[in-house]
Amino acid sequence: MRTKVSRRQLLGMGAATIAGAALSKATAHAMNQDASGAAYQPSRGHNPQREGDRSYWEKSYSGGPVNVKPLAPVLPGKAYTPVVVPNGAALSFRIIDGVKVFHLIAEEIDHEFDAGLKAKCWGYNGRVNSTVIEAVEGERVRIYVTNRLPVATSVHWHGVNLPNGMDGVGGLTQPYIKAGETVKYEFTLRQYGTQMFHSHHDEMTQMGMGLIGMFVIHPRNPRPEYQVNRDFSLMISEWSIPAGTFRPNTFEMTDFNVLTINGKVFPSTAPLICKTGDKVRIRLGNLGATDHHPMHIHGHHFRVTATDGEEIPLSAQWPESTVLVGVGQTRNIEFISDAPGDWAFHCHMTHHVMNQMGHQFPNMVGVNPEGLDEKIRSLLPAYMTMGNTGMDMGKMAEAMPYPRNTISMKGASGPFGDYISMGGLFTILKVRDQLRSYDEEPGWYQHPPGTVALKATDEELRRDGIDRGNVTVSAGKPADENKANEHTDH
Ligand SMILES: [Cu+2]
Repeated sequence: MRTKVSRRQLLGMGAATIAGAALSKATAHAMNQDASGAAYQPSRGHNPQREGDRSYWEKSYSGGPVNVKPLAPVLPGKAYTPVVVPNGAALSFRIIDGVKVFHLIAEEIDHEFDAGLKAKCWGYNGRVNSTVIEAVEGERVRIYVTNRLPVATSVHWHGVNLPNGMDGVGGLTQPYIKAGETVKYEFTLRQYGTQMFHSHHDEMTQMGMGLIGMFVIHPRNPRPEYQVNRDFSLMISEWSIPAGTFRPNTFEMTDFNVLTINGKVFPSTAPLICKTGDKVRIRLGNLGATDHHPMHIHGHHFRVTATDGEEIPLSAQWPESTVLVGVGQTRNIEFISDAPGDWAFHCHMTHHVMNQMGHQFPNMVGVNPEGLDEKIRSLLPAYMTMGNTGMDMGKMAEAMPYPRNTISMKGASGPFGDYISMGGLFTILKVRDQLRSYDEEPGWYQHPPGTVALKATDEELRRDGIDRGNVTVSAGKPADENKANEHTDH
């Protein structure tokens, strides 16, 4: 019996037809998964619009069928160039019957962020934030996780395509790994890119205590552009360790005072050492609690080449000098280090390049504290007004009395005797024309004559008609501390 079909019914039919199409596709996908496993087909090393009958975007869903036959495991230095992990290392493995076998150990670690600041943290295999799992597309990996913590944990392979039961969400996809237990994860890597791993049980506590790491998967058939001279892996995180305490406060939501790269603050962050003309990749991951970090490079521009492990086609890559790495994200950036020098590479949030400090200071900038210190010292013998000219305290900060286990605002002595007033999320890209070895710290950059910003000479000022006039210095700093044209704080 034919009846008139209402617009609503028509729409409903349309939806049903679409659902039917989707269903048959899903069925095909399921059958595909059930089929006796064909060999895993590695990506062809380019960004196709379509692969067979699968569109470009479909390949981004889950990596496709799960039960593919893995490809043979390959060794670092032969089939791929391992990543460089400043202040850290890649996890060792054994190959057993064609499977790469890793043993990850979650444990408590007496961790040193920098000389003078230690805390009892949690980490993997003796390192905090800086144990990297590295493998190759198509390999089968078996990762045993031993829990030496006093509490249950689990490990989530963040961004990795895998069977649901291997996803590591405690309580949801598996039972917890209880204290003392060893659990086995096993899956075939059906993708490549920069991924991460972290505890997925009591996340606030366990990730805040340090149970995070990078998971780098190299392509099986790398395009020529994949090859770089330097391939760095940097994990960013943030901590709250109030002065004088020895355990991270994982309840903190906003006021983090220790900002780290691979678990270290500057000046303990190992520099990124490159030769002039090197092709450089930096893989950035952020598994801190709250903050997104705009990571900024000096003297160069880079392209953002991958987001969360997926490559961006060349035509869509953004040239930038600052890339925002949000919580839970990874970004690959690539550039040619063609400018010799010591270049800052740091988070551009100014509070994130400070080392541990109290945040309860009143704003004293511009206040003249004359006589105040004397008056207060009669009550508090070591009292010193802080911050009336900013926080540029340099060496003085090291000499001041502080609670134990704190590194306060110190940065590091630089090549000119002056202080580098930054700490935290800060490292140095060291580019040199000549390098004996990437493993050798090349010292400070030796600037060619005439290429450093120095105090202008009277002759130069005369020549260019610069009249310094009667320089007066604004209140706050005793006049004898200021020699007019050295006022370079800002
Ligand atoms: Cu930041």
